[in-house]
Amino acid sequence: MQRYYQSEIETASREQLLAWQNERLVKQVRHVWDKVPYYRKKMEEKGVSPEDIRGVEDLHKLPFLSKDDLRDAYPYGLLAAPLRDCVRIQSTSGTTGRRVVAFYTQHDVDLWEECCARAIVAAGGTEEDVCHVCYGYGLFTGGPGLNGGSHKVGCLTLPMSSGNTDRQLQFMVDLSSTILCCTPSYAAYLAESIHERGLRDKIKLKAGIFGAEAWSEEMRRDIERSLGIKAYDIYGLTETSGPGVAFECCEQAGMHINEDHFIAEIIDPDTGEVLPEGSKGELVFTSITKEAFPLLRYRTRDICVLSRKPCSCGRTHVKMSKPMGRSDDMLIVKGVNVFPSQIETVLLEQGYQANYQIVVDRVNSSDTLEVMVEMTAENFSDSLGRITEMEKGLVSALKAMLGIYARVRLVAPKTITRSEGKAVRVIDKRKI
Ligand code: DLL
Repeated sequence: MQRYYQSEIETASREQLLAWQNERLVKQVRHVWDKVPYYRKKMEEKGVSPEDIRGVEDLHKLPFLSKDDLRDAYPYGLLAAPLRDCVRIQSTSGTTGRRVVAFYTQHDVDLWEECCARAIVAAGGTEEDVCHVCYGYGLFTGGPGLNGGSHKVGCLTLPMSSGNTDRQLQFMVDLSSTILCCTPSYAAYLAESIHERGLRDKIKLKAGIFGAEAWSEEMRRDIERSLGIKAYDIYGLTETSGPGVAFECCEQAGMHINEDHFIAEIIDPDTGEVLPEGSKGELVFTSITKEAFPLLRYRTRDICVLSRKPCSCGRTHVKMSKPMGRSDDMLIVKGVNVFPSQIETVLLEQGYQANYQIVVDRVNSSDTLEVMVEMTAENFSDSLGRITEMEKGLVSALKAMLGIYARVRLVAPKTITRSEGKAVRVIDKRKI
């Protein structure tokens, strides 16, 4: 079976990778300096010019770029290619402020799709597969990215987009879908619907490629068990192209970053200082091959750890851990840092499913944290005494994990709205 989509790149020696990165970075810095006045100004403010950047070891001299820069420069301010050479835009789903719009030349689309193709092959995909894509299509990058990757691999591609679960299941059964691409929360919902309709034996899925939102190891095991598949993580963001910046291999332990296209750094989110390998911090990307929208030192706000330990799959590209939350949507409740992923871990460990909502509020100047969790078909009870007992169990498990009290409210199965895209897990009423 084919193990890599581009073996000579995916298994290149570290020396070769560094040589590519050095050469491409120097070229890219010159490109943005020449083409993007916004960048030139930022670099001048920091006292850096293209001559100062001779390779990856000089990367730290460049200024950071943040989402605020992208909003300031909206829509064309960071465009580095003539508009007539651009063939596509995609955009973030941001509901507040200005949207972020990313531009692609045909070359950019091709490279992006190749990155997604690498992810599909790493999950076992070949031209024999039926790849069922139910990430949203449109401005969101999930559908178009995996769709393009699936074409490149040669899979029969089902451009389902999200929603209409009955139709999803009908095609999945009738066309014998083998690879499922969607958010992990939608995969969990599909799994639930498959069981409810008694379709488990009619499903031919073997693998899933899930990303676009945080999901825990426990959720992975649940999805794998209920669908009988291997579930692989995929990471990316609109600003750097979309899904496929990093993807999991057969080890299912960290995602290989496509280092021939992106240079990754980990920084201290408060000071901006570059941290040594193995440290936990904010992930920063520099895209070294994009023509239309090349971001230098873009702060993702995602918190993770990088590792260059050799991987048994043979790929040499650095691995990032699953994002452990975002430096900006990390909740601070009563002064304590709370990541929704910690709450999810507790719920799944205690036998619940990932159907929950976290509500943070402020009552009489004091923060409150409430976790609404669905009972499952297995642990459902309508006895008040039993429910109180179950809630108490969760309260103490959450206290042990978070160090603070969270009120728990158990609700009946299927009362929390299901998501077809990214799940809305947190309602922070304090900001309203
Ligand atoms: O979510 C791109 C994508 C589509 C990735 C499909 C994977 C699959 P945005 O909407 O711009 O792009 O959101 C990017 O989503 O900064 C992370 O905070 C989060 N995210 C993406 N993938 C993962 C993942 C797409 N595997 C933001 N695990 C990123 C955790 C993820 N968080």
